[in-house]
Amino acid sequence: MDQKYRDVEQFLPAAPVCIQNGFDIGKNTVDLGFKIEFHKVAIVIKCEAGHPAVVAVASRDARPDTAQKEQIAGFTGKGIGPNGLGSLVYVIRHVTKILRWAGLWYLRFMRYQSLPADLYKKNRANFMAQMKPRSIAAFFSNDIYPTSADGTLPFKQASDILWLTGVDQEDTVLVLFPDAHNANDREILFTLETNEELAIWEGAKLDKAQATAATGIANIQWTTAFDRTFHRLMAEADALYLNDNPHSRARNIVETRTDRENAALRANYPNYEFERSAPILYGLRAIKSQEEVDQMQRACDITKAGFERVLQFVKPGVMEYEIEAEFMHEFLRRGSRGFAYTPIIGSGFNACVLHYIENSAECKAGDVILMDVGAEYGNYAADMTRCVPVSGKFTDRQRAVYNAVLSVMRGAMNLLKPGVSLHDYHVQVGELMTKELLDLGLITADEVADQNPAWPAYKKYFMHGTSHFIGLDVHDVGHWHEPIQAGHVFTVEPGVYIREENLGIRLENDILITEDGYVDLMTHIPLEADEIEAMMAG
Ligand SMILES: [Mn+2]
Repeated sequence: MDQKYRDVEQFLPAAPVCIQNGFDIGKNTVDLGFKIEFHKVAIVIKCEAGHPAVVAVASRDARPDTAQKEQIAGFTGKGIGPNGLGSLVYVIRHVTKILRWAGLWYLRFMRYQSLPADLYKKNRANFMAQMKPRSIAAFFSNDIYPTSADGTLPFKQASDILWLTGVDQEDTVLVLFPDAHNANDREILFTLETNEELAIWEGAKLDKAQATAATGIANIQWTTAFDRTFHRLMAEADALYLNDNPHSRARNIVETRTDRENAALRANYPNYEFERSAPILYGLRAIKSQEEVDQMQRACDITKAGFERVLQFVKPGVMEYEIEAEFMHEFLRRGSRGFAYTPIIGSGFNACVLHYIENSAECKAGDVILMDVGAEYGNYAADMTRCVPVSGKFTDRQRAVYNAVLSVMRGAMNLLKPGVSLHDYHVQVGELMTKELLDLGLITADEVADQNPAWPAYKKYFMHGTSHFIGLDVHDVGHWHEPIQAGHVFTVEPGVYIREENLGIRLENDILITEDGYVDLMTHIPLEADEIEAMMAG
């Protein structure tokens, strides 16, 4: 077996049991994730929550030699104790170095811990189960979008092909044909041909063996073979599933690779039946698997770290963009590639501008800063909003508005459960908000009595929705008109915006719907006004 490419499945059967001072590495390996052996040193890496952390380093010798000790110390920042004991070390920040050292270079390839091929196999099987007989589906990666001259935006994979394959690479095509006569034709992945030149300039792309290991697809071909292979398959098919982007908020003003390829396929095969992949994907992608929840939890954890850093940083006179930089610093150093969406850091009146992304003003004593910020991790999004007082203490009025929003947030979370309609939920949240705004004296009972049901009185101060699906996309796909199901993940984000008081408060957490309620993925992020003040003081 190639030393450079050992994954959990390949490696576990060969793992010898090794007990060091009560820490049974062989036994724990299954729970922990995987183990790398190098010479006589074992490193146990835990993959919980989708990110690797070294949990133990142990020598298999009773007395490790000096060279071994030095090697381990060099890569983990921790020595190993006498007697070769497996010293427990929590050295997340050294993991990348260890993986490189151990030859797991494919993990160097991507900054984040990728999800297992079995997940993608299952996702494709679920999609294919809903296809009509004798039909083919084609999915395309995003292009790398140009800016000016020879500039480009950073590559961002199209979420559907990512969800079906895990391949985070441009020039990728997936073809699914469950009824293909030849079993080898039922799933085919086309990837960008890697070569020496590409490796020198951009770094190598997945080779065929790596693509198979990452996706669970046996038949990997170079993208240049797509037209010929696809034409051969179409001879056996009656219908073709094409993908599109029917997201209600999407502005489809740029032709994507999917649009371009769809147009070509429609022109080349005008007499076939065409079907749409998106409705199937909306149903499937909205239900998160445990692996995806773990990845989203990691994004939330990174977001938490950013927020805690910011609580130490905020003081009168800091610029909104300096706060943005603090978040970014914490995100990048934790393996995120940055913000999951353009962050909003708005102090004072800016908090009332719902899509304020200038982040250019000075934060003044007495103002509250609204921060709508989330990290991405492994392409999954976190979406958090917190509001903090610039000078470290809320005024009584600010605190009253803050607590009103918090109360609506908690009430809203309790409404979200399987079977509930998102439309009814939004009506009920509106009722909760109406009560709070009456108590704050922002609206009157007369205004409520006379309100237009299409635009109730509370909308004057809370004019946006309370929840949206979240996942690979921040405003993720899902069937909005169907009842809520276990496995959905939503934001809960009520807000009150009082322009005349230069005060905007929004609070937002991400929650996973379970059989009997929800799990708050951000429950560990400071939320109560007292907590925020205490952390800013300390
Ligand atoms: Mn949101």
